[in-house]
Amino acid sequence: MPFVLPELPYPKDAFGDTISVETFQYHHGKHHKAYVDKTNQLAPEAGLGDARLSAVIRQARAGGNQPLFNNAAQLWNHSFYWQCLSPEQQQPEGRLKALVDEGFGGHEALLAALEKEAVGHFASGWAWLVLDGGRLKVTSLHDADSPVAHEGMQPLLTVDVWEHAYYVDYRNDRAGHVKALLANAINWDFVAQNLDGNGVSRADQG
Ligand code: MN3
Repeated sequence: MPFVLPELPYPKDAFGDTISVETFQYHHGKHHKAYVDKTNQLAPEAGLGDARLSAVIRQARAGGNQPLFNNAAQLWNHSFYWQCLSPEQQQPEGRLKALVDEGFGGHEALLAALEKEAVGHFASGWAWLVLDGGRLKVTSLHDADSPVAHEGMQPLLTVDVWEHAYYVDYRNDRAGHVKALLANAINWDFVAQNLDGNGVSRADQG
C-alpha cells in the first residue's frame, strides 16, 4: 500500500507569526509531499513495496540505497516533527520534568541546549532530544538521517533545521526561528508520551 502524507494535527494558521500558513503550505504540502511521492516510487523498485516505513528506512540504510533512505527517512522525520509542535503553550511535567531537571538542571537549560545544537548544526539536518540508556540527550543528525536508523536512539522531540523550515518566515535567521519554536510551539505532552520508547511507531505507517 502506498505511503500517504499525514494530515497536520492542527490548522495551518494555528501558530500565528511563529510558523506562517505559507510555511506549512510549502513545508508540508510541497516538501513533505515530495518525500512521500518519491518514497512511493523508489520503495517498490527496491523490492520494499509492502514494507512498513521504518523497515524501508532501515533496509535502505543497510543496503546502501541512499536515494530511498533519504526520501523515506525524510517522510518519517517530518511525520514525527509535525506532532512535536502544538499551538498551546506547554511545559514538561511529571516524569519528563524529572528527567529534564536531572539531565539538564531545568527546562530553560534544556531549551538552551536544544537551541545551541539546532543553531550550531552545519547545513541541513535535525536537532533531536532522545532517550539513550534511560537518560535524555540532545544531539543532531545530518541531512535526512533519522533515529529510526540508529539502534538504541529513542526519539522524543525534533527540530527541523533545513532552510525550507524557516526561510519563508525568517529568511536566513535560523536562530530566530529555533528560539521562537522552542519558546512557543513545542508539544511537551507528545515528548512525554515518547518516553515509553515507542516514538518511532508514532510516525510509522504501511
Ligand atoms: Mn523539513
